[in-house]
Amino acid sequence: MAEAVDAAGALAGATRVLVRRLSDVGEMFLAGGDGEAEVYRVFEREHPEAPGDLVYGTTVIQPGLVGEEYFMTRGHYHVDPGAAELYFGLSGRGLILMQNAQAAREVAIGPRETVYIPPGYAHRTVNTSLAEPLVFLVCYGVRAGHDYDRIRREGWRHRVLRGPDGRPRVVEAGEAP
Ligand code: PAN
Ligand code: ZN
Repeated sequence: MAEAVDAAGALAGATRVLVRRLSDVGEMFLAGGDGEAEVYRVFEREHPEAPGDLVYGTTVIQPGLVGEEYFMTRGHYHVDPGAAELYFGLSGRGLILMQNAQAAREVAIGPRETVYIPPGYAHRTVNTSLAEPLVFLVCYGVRAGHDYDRIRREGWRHRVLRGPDGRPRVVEAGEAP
């Protein structure tokens, strides 16, 4: 049966909903954040684990800033180095940061836009709008696994900050905002 995604990004068939608040993820921001404000939530449709099965769901990132840094996801590598992922934008606008040992790059995502995350890239999503949530669909292999520690140890090479003109800009880590 088809599973609808409502206007707020909730997936009707979700079997798991994860809510990340500033009190959970505030430390990933340069300025450090705390409090009950919701940063993002994940709706997941899990399946019994068969080797070729897929997990799919939606992510909803609220609009907001910590200091001058836009709300974003924690970001992770997949444990399986061969596991790719597909994102599909539903509403709002954002940037997907991708990074591996050689390269770091950003890809914009918006409504009806597809972004492919190749195997071996850490990925983090940033809501670059302060006016509306960023909502996107994700799909990946059930055996991908999520490794949050490796990219935290390595550090993200790019960050997305509000510039003096009020627009988002990508800066090198360590560069003064
Ligand atoms: C997505 C992410 C989701 C939340 O479903 O898990 O956007 O980001 P974090 O998991 O980094 O907190 C995905 O990439 N799954 O593999
Ligand atoms: Zn992923």
